[in-house]
Amino acid sequence: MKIAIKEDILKEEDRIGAENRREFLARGVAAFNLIGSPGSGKTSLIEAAYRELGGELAIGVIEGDLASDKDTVRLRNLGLPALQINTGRGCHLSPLMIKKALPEIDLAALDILIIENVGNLVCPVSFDLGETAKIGLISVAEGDDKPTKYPLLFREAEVVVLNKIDLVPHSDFDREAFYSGLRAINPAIGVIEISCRTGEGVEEWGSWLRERVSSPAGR
Ligand SMILES: Nc1nc2c(ncn2[C@@H]2O[C@H](COP(=O)(O)OP(=O)(O)O)[C@@H](O)[C@H]2O)c(=O)[nH]1
Ligand SMILES: [Mg+2]
Repeated sequence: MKIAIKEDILKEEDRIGAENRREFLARGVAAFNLIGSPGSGKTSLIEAAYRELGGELAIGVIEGDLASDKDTVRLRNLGLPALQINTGRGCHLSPLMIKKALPEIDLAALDILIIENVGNLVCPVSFDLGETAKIGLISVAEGDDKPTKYPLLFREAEVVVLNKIDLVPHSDFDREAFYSGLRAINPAIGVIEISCRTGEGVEEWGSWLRERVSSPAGR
């Protein structure tokens, strides 16, 4: 009985995710589900996207955190329209949360909607919010073994962003180990190496987004 109810809920979530996707397509918005650990640099990556593309593309943000509006305030101060969702005890954003937030956002005015999911490499992967693509973010400080230990995200993401490469000389992060672990899970996945701190790789991050926006229906 318990299992049947869980399946029904998941089916309902999938249905709402599909509804969100139709809404994004109808409004011509490319939606990105940004998934990474707490502190990996999700908000920094959004800031970098805005600095790189803000002049040519209209970017909006949904922020998912258990509590507080810290990131929303941070992004709004930069000039980005951002909306906060607090999940309380929830370890991920759900399609229903996004659906409820959409009327608050002027989608027609946007080219890109970046959804910063709750910091977590596990639960957010299981929910299709209706995004155009999932972006997997990992930072050098977390270690080179994360693709091997948390394969789900690296299987589902369309691209992996490796942030904080400025820290490579100060850590035991082994690029070869990282790439061989990642390739074992997803041989074809693209990787963008970046430092939101120094600006290295930000141009490539902007180019990826620009290209992805021009083909929103998928690859
Ligand atoms: N050294 C270094 N620190 C970074 C970089 N990107 C972000 N940070 C720092 O990492 C911390 C967490 O960043 P934040 O964007 O808030 O991560 P989030 O929790 O994933 O949204 C902050 O102190 C950032 O300044 C980077 O490329 N290099
Ligand atoms: Mg954040």
